[in-house]
Parts: sequence; C-alpha cells; structure tokens
Amino acid sequence: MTAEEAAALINNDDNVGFSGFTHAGCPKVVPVALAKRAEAEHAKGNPFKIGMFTGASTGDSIDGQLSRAQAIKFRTPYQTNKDLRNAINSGEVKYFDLHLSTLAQDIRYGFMGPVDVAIIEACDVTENGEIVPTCGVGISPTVARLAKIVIVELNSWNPKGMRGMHDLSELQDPPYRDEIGIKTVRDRVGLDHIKVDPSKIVVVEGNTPNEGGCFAPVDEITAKIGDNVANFFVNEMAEGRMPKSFLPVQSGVGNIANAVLASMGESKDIPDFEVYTEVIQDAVIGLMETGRIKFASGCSLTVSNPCIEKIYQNLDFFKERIVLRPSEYSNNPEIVRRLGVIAINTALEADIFGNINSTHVTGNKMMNGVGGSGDFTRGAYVSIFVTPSVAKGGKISAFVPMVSHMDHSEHSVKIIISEYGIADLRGKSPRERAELIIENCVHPDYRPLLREYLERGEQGQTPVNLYDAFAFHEALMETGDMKNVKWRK
Ligand code: 0RQ
Repeated sequence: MTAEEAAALINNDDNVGFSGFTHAGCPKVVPVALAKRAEAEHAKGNPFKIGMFTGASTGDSIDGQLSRAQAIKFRTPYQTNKDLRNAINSGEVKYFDLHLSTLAQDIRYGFMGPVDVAIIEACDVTENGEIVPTCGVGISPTVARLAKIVIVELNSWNPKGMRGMHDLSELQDPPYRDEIGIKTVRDRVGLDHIKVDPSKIVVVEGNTPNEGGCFAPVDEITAKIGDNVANFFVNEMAEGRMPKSFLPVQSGVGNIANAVLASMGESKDIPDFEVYTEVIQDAVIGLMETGRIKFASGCSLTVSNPCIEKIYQNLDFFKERIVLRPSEYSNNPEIVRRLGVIAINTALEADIFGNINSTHVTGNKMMNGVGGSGDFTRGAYVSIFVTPSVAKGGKISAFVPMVSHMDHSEHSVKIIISEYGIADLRGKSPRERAELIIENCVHPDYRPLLREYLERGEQGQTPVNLYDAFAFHEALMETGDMKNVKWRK
C-alpha cells in the first residue's frame, strides 16, 4: 500500500498509537501523508484531528508535521517538538503529561479510550504477523495488539538483522500480574518480535533515514557537572554506601545527561558498569566500545545518525550488549527498585528544600514533560538531579525559593548537583537542606538572595515565606531578570 492509501484508513477523531521512543523507531512516511490528508480535509472545510499515543517524544515527521497541520486533538505522554510545544501552550492541543512507564497499562485499563490504528516502524514483518521493531519500542506491543488496523512502515534503512536485539512482551493486568522476571540488567522475558493477527496488518515500504540530531559538545559547565557526579560516586564507594561493584545507571535525556555519562566513563575510580535506562544515547555506545559499559538495557537507541550507522555496521557486537524493551519494562519502578538503579535526571528548576520542577517554565508553560524521570526517581537506590546553576545568561537561577510547579518532591530527591558542587539531602531537615543547596549548588550571584529568603522564612518544619515564595519568578516576569527581587514581606 502507498503511504497515502494507508493514511486514508485513518479517520477524523481516531486515536492513533505510534511506535518508537524519541525519534528512534518512529514511523516517518505515513504520518507525513496523514498531515497532508488533514490539510486537504481542512481546505475542504472538514474537521480532521486525531488523538495520539506514543512511547515518548517523536521525530519531526510525527509531532512537527501533525502539529503544523493542526491535526492533533489530544497528545500523551511526552513531547519535545517546538511547534507542538507552542500548540500545547496556546491551548490548541490538549496534552496529558504522564509517567512513561504507565501509558501502556493505562491504555489497557481503558483510561485513554480505544486505539483505532497503530503505525509501527519495522525492520521486518512476516506473513504470519511477526513484526520486528527498529531502534525504539515504547508502547508498540500494546497499541499493535489493541488497534483495529496496524500499519507497518517497513523501513529498509534499518537492517533485518536487528531481530534479536529486542525483548518484547506486555505485562499482565491486575489482579493477575505476577512479579517481573528481570533480576539482572541482561535478563529477557519476552520475544524478539511483536505478534499480531496478520489479517489486520497493512504494509507500507520505504527507506527513510533516522531523524537523529547530534549532541552538543561537552562544554565547561556540563563537564564540571559530570565530574561532580563522578566524584560523588567515587566517594560513595569509598564510604561503603554503594557496592564496590557499582550499580546499574539510568541517565536522563539531553546534552547534560550525555556529558555526565562521558565523565563517568573517564573516571578511573568507577568500575566498568551497566546501564538500565530509558534512552541509550551516544555516550553509552562510545563507552561500550571501550569496554567501560558492559551492557545496556533501554527502550530506544536515541543516538545521532553517525552513531546508529556504526551500530548497524557492527550489529553482532552490539546485539550481545544491548536489549531494547517496551517502556513498561525499561522504566518499570518494580525493576528499578529491585536492581538498585542509580537515577540521574535533569531539573529545570529546584527549590532550596529539594523539590524539583522538570516540566513547566514559570509554572505555566510546558517545556517537554515529566518523561521517565519519575519512573526512575522514586524507586532509585540514589536519585540525583543535575542542573546548571543558572539559565539564560544568568537571568534565571535554577534554584528558587519555591518551585513554580512540582514534579518530584523532597521525599524522592536525594542528591542535587550543579557545576558548583553537591548537596547531599539524605536524612536532612528542610532547613539543613536549604543551607546545603545554597552553599554548594547555587550560583554566587544568587546566594545572598536565597540566604535572605531563608532568614525571612516562617518558623515551622519548612521555613517558607508564602508572601515571597515566588519573588524570583515575579522579578523574572516583570524585569526579565530574577536578580531584581523585591520582597513583599
Ligand atoms: O533553553 O534551549 O532555549 O537555551 O531549558 O535546558 O540546560 O539545555 O538542559 O536539554 O537537559 O533539558 C529539564 C528540559 C532540561 C529536560 C529539561 C532552558 C535552557 C534551555 C534546556 P534553550 P538545558 P536539557 C527520563 C528523563 C524531563 C524529562 C526527563 C527534560 C532549555 O531534561 O525535559 O527528565 N526533563 N526525562 O535555557 C526557563 C529555567 C530553565 C530554563 C533551563 N529554570 N527556566 N528556562 N532552561 N532552565 C529518564 C531517562 O531514562 C532518559
């Protein structure tokens, strides 16, 4: 079938489930045809919008094209696309920001409505309905099983030899859910393909490159953050709070996370380690080649195009060292807590008591979403948040009196690290936490202001001052610089 014929199978108001996770493993041809179909329907005066379920963010061919075509009614669970972000923040698209590990089960439980169509990128599909995904899995097994129509985008840019890199199954639903049999990072509990009734499959063939951009080079700030993280681990092992053999690592998404892993790899005092994470980025692949990372379990190969080409050229080497799972396994809190995963995620802002905002700028504007950060943070052996101390040339402090939106509370956040240092919040009262964060992590320009705020706090377990809790944000909104704080009381 052509992409246009496949897109014609999708109707206004349908819910569509897409394969993949980040740009990795996402369909790229049918969504573009679908955006064109929406534009044609709109030109005729007809409504055409769909509900969208995905593993996480997607490539521009999905979120960019469909949002620019005004074809999205509802979107969950995560996005990073500029045009979609604008459509969400203008109120045009309804967005449900959700922990990634829970979407597949929430769809099965009926919380999200039906899945009408699934579009799955595959490197192989067989006559009897075996679909082999490419470099990202997400919620593919669930949406492929539930959908009435499964459009397989057979993308020959990805080698059929990827078969064997995945571990694919769905969890049972309560009250019949059993323990998950993943006891080590390398364990497998599923199949190397997704099995679907072949009568509901249509196939669109293509040869489309991945949409992976390159990572920013490590700069002075991100290198310092990475070194602080590595030094923290070395000290934890020396003090006996972390096994000398080390523990599996989850490292968040983006440039900072990539730089943190690179620093860990360079540290001679950290033993070779394993990764139990959501997105496997370029740094993991580099460290795998040098032997520093022994094995990686993830949901996607979110790597640059030169990096994925390298993986495809050395598939046998990487298939022995990588497993790609659905997000309800890669991010599963039961497994995270069992394995003792060390979680490292990035904050947009933190407050001086240790609450974290990962998602909203000034409390109202959505950046990306909570992603998998909550899946890992709550169950982690040690949960770490990293952030540069300031943003936008110093006009924004990443450390504020009170976060303008809370994604991870003080109860789940154990360590905060900036380029200035480490605040170890374990076992500390709110006042002690505030003092540690101000002295160790805050940019020097903002330290006096936050000390002042703390002194003005009301007596109690947590010395907040509700009159001035958002004074930093108010200064930003009114003058464009958080340093111009005016206290109310
Ligand atoms: O804006 O691009 O315009 O310069 O936010 O900030 O410092 O480049 O950091 O790319 O790692 O993103 C939290 C958004 C950080 C991301 C967040 C501005 C800053 C810049 C990006 P510009 P950086 P990153 C799952 C892991 C949630 C999901 C998650 C994220 C832009 O890490 O989406 O954790 N996390 N997934 O200038 C206004 C502030 C700001 C600010 C930064 N306080 N106010 N703007 N910026 N701080 C788990 C896995 O396993 C992967």
